[in-house]
Amino acid sequence: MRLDLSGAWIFKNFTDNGKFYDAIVPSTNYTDLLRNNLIPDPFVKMNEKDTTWVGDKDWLYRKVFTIDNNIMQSRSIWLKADCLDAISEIFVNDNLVGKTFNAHVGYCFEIKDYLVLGENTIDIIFRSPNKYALSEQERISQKYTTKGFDKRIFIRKNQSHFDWDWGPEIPYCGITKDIYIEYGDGVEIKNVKVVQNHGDNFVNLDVSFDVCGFFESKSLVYYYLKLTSPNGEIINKSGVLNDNVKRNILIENPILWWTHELNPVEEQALYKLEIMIGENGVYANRELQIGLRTIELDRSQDEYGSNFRFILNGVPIFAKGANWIPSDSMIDRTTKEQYEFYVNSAVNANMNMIRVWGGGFYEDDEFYDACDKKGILIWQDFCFACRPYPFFDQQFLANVKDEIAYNVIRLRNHASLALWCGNNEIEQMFNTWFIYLDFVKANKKFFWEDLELELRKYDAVTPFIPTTPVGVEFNKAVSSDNHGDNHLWVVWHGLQDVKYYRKRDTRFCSEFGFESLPDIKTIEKFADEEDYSITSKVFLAHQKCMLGNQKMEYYITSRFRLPKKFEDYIYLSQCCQMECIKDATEYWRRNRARSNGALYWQMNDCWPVCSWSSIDYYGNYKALQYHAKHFFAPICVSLEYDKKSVKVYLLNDTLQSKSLDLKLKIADFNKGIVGCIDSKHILEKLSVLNVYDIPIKEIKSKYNLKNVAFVCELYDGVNLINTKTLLFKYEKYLNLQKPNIRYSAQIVDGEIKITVCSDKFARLVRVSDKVSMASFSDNYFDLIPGEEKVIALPYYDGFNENNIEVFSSVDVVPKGSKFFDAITKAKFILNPVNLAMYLAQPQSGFDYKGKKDVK
Ligand code: BMA
Repeated sequence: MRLDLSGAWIFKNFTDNGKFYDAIVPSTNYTDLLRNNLIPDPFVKMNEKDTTWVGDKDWLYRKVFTIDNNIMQSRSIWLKADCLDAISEIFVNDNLVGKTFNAHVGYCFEIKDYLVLGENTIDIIFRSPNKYALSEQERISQKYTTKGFDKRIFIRKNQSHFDWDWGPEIPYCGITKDIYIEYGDGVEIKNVKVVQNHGDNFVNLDVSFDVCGFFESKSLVYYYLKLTSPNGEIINKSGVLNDNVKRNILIENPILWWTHELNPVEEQALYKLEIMIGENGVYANRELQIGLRTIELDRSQDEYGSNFRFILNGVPIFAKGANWIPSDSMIDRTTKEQYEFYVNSAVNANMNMIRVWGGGFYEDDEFYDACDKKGILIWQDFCFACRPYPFFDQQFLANVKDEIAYNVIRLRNHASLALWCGNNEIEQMFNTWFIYLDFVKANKKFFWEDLELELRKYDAVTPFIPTTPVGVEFNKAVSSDNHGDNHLWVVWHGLQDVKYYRKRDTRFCSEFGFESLPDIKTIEKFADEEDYSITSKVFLAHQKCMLGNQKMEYYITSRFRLPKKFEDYIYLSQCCQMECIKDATEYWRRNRARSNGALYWQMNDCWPVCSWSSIDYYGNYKALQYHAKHFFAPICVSLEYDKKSVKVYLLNDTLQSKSLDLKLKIADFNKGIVGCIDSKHILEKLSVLNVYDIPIKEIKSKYNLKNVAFVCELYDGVNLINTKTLLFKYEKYLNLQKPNIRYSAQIVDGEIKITVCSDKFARLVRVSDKVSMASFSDNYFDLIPGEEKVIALPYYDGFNENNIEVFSSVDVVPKGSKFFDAITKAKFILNPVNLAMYLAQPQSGFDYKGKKDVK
């Protein structure tokens, strides 16, 4: 039984012995300060820098609560906190009951002896994360050189709280998850582990768990297992309890769990497992959802080097998805509904994998529950990123081991869990730390030896890699295209042309990205109109990547004309981002077998910012999020164009072979369709088929390449399932004319259906609604003259057709001459910092023996 301690608390600045103010737990001290108007909103304007002092103070949280007779007479009374971020001391009625040192761990303290009948007080003193990290650094530096390293590595909390190249510096503290008192007979079912043994049409579940607490007489204590299949069939198992119970459940004709592209249903098959312990009545129970599946990471040798592909239930999959960062810089604001929104957005975008990046959190249970339900695989990093950690320090190491045990036990039964990865990019950076030999040695040992041993104590089955990107062994082949995964940043950080990705036949690209501005509705929340310039102080404060806004401008000039209006930077940066990620992803999908995954950087934002995200902080979809649905589509058409030819491919990532109709159209920008070829194709399951290779000469002999687009439509029966457009030149070189785009709206079944149609070819048509923040069913599409497109938006009260706005690429008014654009671009690349960045990035994927990649 529980006594919830969340809700009303009071808190104060403990360092300066300030006044008490109201707090609403779960919360962070920043959220509570904000609610009391004690700090300006760090997400607005340049306020962030005026709030960083908060991280230098200690904070006291207090609650008075009542303990009644019923609780008092319980055999045991525990205080449980799912997260105390990060360094705290907990007092009950002035008695110290415990201390915490790790925000990635949930804590539990026995408090019966400190309670009194009636009113009780709990005090939690949170120590300043900044000061604690520095004092730890000082302690450790007495033995090892830590000079030059960021303080963040000495404290176990979300590393990006101390600022990142997309995140603000908000090193909060607080009770950020549930806190409660648990009382009763003291029997608890812990450490539940379900291991699946798959056979021919059966699965044997090994269920084990620990039971702790007090029993009258052990021999009479029973356990009951009840497994309910997705169809409602029940399997029961029961017996007398022993210590360390392990039981089998045999499931015949198992219903397997799949990713949603391999099984496109609303909810994936999950079995409900209930565990009960009883003597005279039920002592304790636990319930969990199990998805029956096998997951492997195939790293076997092959003709290109060694593989890097996930195999789900024996089926090799191409992983399509994005990287996940913490959902909010004040994490208490993220709700279950928001997690579901993101996971649904991933499903709608045809993603099958999300990587939880190691600079943030082991996410909330709700996040993984949503992924289990919807059929999304999770690549989970351990929470270490971009710096070596002081694993040589025994205190630090012990703390980390607790964190591993806690999170592996918490997450190991999720169907969605596909991979444990040691850290983000630490090994890739090793060579730059050659003077810190203690660090390098300790990190090599930890990630290549100790971590896996530790992990395997709790989870013997989930695949593991020591780091990402990973090579073949320690510091070997780390950025090779023949082995392991890659983080490719040569486009963007290295300023290469977006087509550069086609030179990289990566085995699995787990990071690559391109920045854009957030939606205008998001911008309105943090900036005033006077700030609307990418070089204004406010926009530079909401851009954390060095020279990021100028980089966006640099890439825009490659494809479009530089815009006069600030708002058009939003549109153009999002279009460039989308085109870049699409081009790379489709290239790797066409090379399925050699390449087996594309996870772009990054799906979400933790505050309103110019970043690599495809969904901005307030949930607005960027062009990339809309298009991901098309370029990640399990069955799709893909176009490759080089100087010689246009190649048309059909891709099938599903388990069914398909009979498909393909329409190739040549659309003249003014006249509409001037050429069309229809064909039928049988597309085998899990395959890539090159169906056309059309010489450019042939197209050129009939059409002016500046006046036409090559459009491919793929039909499954009468249903149009995928459309792709190929332009023969970048937009700024084409003879696109101003179209007259008409639209009308109708309300049908709670949805606003918008029909759009244009008299001329309209490129990258963006439909927006002045009021709604919801996403459209599709957006940033091309319109062929005379052809209609219908899209939908959820209905809202007060909708009016005039709220709709339609925009296309030719609506962008150029700022200056073409010469001005060229100068802007040249100035940027000639800046010494940019030149250095350009040269610092490895330009091609050598394998670790130094030989050029095998093609
Ligand atoms: C990656 C990540 C992050 C970073 C991103 C953008 O490599 O792992 O550390 O935010 O690049 O630079």
